[in-house]
Amino acid sequence: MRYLSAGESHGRCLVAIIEGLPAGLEISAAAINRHLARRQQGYGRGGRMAIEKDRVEFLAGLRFNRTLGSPLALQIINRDWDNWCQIMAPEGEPPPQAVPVTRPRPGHADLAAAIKYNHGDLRQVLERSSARETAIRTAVGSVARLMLERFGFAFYSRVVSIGPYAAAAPGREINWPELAERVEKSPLRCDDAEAEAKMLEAVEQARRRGDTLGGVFEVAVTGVPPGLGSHVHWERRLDGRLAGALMSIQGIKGVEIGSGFASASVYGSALHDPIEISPEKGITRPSNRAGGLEGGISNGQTLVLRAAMKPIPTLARPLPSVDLCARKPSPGAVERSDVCAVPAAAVVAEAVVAWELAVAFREKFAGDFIEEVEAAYDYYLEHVRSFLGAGDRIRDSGDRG
Ligand code: EPS
Repeated sequence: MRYLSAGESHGRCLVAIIEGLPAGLEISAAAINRHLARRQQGYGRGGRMAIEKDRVEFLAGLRFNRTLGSPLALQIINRDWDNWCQIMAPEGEPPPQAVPVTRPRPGHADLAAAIKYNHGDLRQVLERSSARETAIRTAVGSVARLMLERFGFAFYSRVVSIGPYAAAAPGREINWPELAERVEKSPLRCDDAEAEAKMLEAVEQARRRGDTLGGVFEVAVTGVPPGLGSHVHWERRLDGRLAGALMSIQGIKGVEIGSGFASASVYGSALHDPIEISPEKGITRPSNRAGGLEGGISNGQTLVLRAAMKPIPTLARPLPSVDLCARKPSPGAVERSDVCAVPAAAVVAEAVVAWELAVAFREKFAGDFIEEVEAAYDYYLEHVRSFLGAGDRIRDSGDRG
């Protein structure tokens, strides 16, 4: 499976073409729009989210809600285009209001990309580097998610911290569906109300100061079978692919899997998840500090991934920079932006993780039509059950130990 997207933040629309979906897969715009709406939420977002009401439209590859096996083309219209159609016109001469942006924002792609592509007007950079692009990535990932949900996968996310304020650890055995109910109602996707109050205040303070705030979020996926990814080549290792996908989200500076960085400070005997066997349950794992991945392969436990997002680099009170036109010191450019987009990034992360898992899933369970994929999957699950001596049960609870 592969996809390509195009679209500028204030251009007409965002588009993508997905290739490699099996024919006969049921897809609806409503199911994808639900996740697009979730991405738009979160306390700390800027004025743009009041303008947009992101909705996907299918342009090709779908008939009566079923994929055809041909490329699936999607688009999301930018409502803000109406306000930018002259400044962002694909043809003609720049109008007087298209004032060039010449002061790169420290932390943004502005300077590095201007050097690389020889742009004098930083708008040529920021229109594509903008996190607006994550709207179409969320749509693409949500298509992948729909396919995987059919096979019992379930995707969750929660905000772990904003700035210096962290949610209390949710305990050894997380009931993700229950936790998700609280998270979906929270303005910061945080299930700890006490910590959330402090986070909200911190975001508000950042806004008042013309500043921004980052944080850490967690993504969990249940229902993942053992055997996605492989140890045999570096580029087939699923942990590397998932880490790369998370790292590619705008603003992400660190990724952890399972115990992550904390793994480095304990003895091996205290870290690795034992392997047990009993006549009733077959082979099981009593803990999940590995985060569902061993040797670059999913091991059948809940996938647990975490990512750290830096504060957004567009500051209402900008940092020192240089005017590239005047060649003189000058504060960085100020564009309308978010104060904190960590909750939105968590939803984007669910989507990029879904995409990466779908790619690995299709590598293992190929087939041109969905029933063919289902047959391959059922055959494999039978093998897993008999290998583990697991009866009807192939997976553990996802206890992280
Ligand atoms: C975003 C749209 C953008 C920003 C934000 C994310 O809209 P605008 O630039 O018109 O305000 O709100 O982008 C950034 C934070 C960034 O650094 O580029 C969106 O749809 O998520």
